[in-house]
Amino acid sequence: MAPKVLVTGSAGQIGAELVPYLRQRYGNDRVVAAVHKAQGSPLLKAGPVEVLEVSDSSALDRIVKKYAIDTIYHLAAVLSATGENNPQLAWQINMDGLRNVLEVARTDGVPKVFWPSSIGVFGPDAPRRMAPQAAALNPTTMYGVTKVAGELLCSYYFLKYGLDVRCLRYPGLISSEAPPGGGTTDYAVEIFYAALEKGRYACFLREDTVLPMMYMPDALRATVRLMEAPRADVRLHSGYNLAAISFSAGEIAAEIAKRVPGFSVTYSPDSRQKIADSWPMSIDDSEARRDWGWIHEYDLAKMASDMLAKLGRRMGGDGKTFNP
Ligand code: AKB
Repeated sequence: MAPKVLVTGSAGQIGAELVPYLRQRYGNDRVVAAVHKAQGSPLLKAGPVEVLEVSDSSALDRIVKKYAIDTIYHLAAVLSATGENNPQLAWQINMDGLRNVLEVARTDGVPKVFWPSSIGVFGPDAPRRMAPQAAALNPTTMYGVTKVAGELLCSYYFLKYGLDVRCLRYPGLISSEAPPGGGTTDYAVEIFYAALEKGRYACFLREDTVLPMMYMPDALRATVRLMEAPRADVRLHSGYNLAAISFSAGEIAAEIAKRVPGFSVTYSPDSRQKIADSWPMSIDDSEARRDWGWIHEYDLAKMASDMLAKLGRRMGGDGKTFNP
């Protein structure tokens, strides 16, 4: 029997793609999209939609009972750059929301929860290259603090209550369908829109800044693969390192320029550079690959071709103006 799923933060960067992906897999009526206020894309209307503040645990409890939910993907969160501008908000949304979800799952008997952690758990003392699963977690951003605390809370609910919480430390995610909002890795999405709309981009990170990244189709496959893995294969209930590609801002710019003739980029680092500099350039996800068979599909070239073709079509071109 397919799971009965609730996704919080459904209108966000991951949710906007995960909801249709899960609905295709499990059936439209089996995936409830929870959105903050009355936002949300028309795509979400293919199945049930609920307005939810993650800080409102009685509303959450009502939705879980109304739909007999047995799996929650709790995606609603504030990202790193917004979190540095408003640390109190980041703590409130990220921590209160997670605690409410875990508590409602425990008290309502929801057996399974997914929660997104991030490469933001690492700080400047973690190895810069291939940061291992068990690296020291000493982030210097409030976002990272909430991700480390969240991982510990998830692990606590697993150990204390047997709640099957599963988490991934996502790298920066690049999506052709939904814009990111308030992250440090957002440049890697903005750059594609700028290339197609204006032929130039002013990047807020230095040209040599290398960060771990992933194309959204890979992230969706990883998420569902982890959630569908037999319980015995999932050894970690805090956060699995997850990786696909690492590239510098200059490298992605060059990859786009191969396909969009004349594309140019200038670099004016702002406060987000400090966040990027505190994160590793690549991470070692061998435990995810070993435990539940994670394999990524998209490298930089394949991702860039696919992004440009999809965005090009949406912006009115035929997607063939660019040379994949
Ligand atoms: C961010 O930049 O804040 C996020 C992340 C890496 O978790 N994309």
